[in-house]
Amino acid sequence: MADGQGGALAQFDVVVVGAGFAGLYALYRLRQSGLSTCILEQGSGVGGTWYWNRYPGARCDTESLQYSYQFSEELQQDWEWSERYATQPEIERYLNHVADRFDLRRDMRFSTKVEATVFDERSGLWQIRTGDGNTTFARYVVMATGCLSSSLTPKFEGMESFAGPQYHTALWPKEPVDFTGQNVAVLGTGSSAMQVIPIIAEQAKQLNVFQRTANYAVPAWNGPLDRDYLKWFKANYVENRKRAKRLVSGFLCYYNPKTTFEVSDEDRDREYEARWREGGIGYLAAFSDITTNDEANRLAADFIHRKIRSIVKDPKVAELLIPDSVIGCKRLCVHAGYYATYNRDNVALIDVKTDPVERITPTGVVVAGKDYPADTLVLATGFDAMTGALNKIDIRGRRGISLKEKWAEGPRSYLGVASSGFPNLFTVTGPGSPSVLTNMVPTIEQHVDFIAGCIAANEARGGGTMEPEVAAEEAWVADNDGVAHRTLRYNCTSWYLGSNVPGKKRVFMPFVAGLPAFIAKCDEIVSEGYRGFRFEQIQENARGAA
Ligand code: N01
Repeated sequence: MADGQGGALAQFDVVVVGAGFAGLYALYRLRQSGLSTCILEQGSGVGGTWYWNRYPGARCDTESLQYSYQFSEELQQDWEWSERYATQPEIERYLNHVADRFDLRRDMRFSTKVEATVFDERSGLWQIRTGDGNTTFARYVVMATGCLSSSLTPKFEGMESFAGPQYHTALWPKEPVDFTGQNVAVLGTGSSAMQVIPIIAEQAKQLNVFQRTANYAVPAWNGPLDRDYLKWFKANYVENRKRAKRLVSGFLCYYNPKTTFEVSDEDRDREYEARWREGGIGYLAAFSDITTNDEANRLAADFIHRKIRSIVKDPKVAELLIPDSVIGCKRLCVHAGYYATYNRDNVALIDVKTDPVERITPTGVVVAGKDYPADTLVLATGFDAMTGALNKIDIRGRRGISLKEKWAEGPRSYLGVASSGFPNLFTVTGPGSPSVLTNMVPTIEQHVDFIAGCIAANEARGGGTMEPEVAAEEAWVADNDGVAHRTLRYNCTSWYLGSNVPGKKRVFMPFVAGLPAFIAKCDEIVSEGYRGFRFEQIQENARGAA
């Protein structure tokens, strides 16, 4: 079939956009429902985040035994994770294994960038236009485009004049990059920067790190997985997964029910120290009030300030590395040797908060009138999170209204999975879902199962359209904003709020009340016949004509 303009046409029940964790599971799950399903993926392979973010040191900050699928007990028993925190190559291998093991590739089209997705009210079909000039029709679209998949490159004056290579951590080349003997400039000090900096430091002649905001980081203490722990975890996998689902982050760790002020100063410090030695983001679970009480937060932050001072030898550099913000407002970073890297003679930290980057020259970065020589630029400058990847696609629903326009004053969705005016279009880990505040993989499975349930319910009602009611959506957004305001989440500039992107409306995007509350809401909505969703029949069935 052709569209009259030379592009091929195809039609599926469901088109899934993206072949990361969410897309692969969506394909697997929707196939099981008997729906013809196809994945369209911009990259040349599976992986999503773990396909693009292949910078040296890229590693997950959630433990591998938990940052993995649970839909197949055989898979979780068979797959052998080698380290506590998996590297990007290991996760990419895992996702390729999943694609092969469940025979998913036959329904995937790679190197296929979705440019527009337009709803036709007459036929009730979505028309999906891709960069290869083809058009695909689908009754349902599942956007599995990820939360951190639209990279952000600030516009520094003179950037295009830079003579050497420039790499963004989220668009890293497949070929290894060798920094040996070079002057390297790294811009940014978030999670990506903290992972790449210690590795570049080992190779470069001189590494200059340009920091606008200091970030909190706790050690990973990564290493090979302990064999006894692995054995125990696998023997109890199903039970462990169930227990994790009952925790606010969906991640199994000990949530101390005590508040900061219930214990003595000595016991409090002992708890912080134990968490520091344990490593990982469980530090924020040391006391139950760290993210809600200013003074509790200050004490938890002070402990990390002391740690930074004890690791970094130059007191001036240590002070520069100490954040002045609320801990846990931005995402807590997990590092391996980041702070100690500043004790090296070939590493310098340049403050660009007081004096922002003036310009980039062909051979360096100018700050406060000083030119820092650079052969290579590394941009670890983050993402237009949660809405960026969706807004890059021209998504048009009823009456031709675009999702980007609808969301100009902040994203509006019901449960983070659907938005009114965009029938039969679902988002996995969309804004309004718990996604990034939780262990992503189990949460993705929950979101996809819910979406599969929505589609089945819509099919059972005749296969027309399904979308949220405006009132349900508005209540969802308002409730989440209310809860977020009661936490300390609004007290910084963060990608959760979109405030790292110039001009983006400052709104707390993820669902903040935790995974169990979200699951309970979803279950309640299902049990009440998909309360808050509107089902309609297609007026004129023109589907056959497409
Ligand atoms: O991005 P970020 P990221 N001038 O937004 C700076 C996940 N992740 O890629 O803070 C100067 O955190 C910016 O400065 P500021 C994880 O969820 C996970 O590091 O805006 N600097 C900041 O320092 C994480 O939270 C893992 O003042 C500029 C940096 O660039 C998320 O991805 C690993 C600037 C961006 O930091 C994003 O992390 C990696 C400018 N004009 C990522 N513009 C793990 O699993 C931006 N910056 C471990």
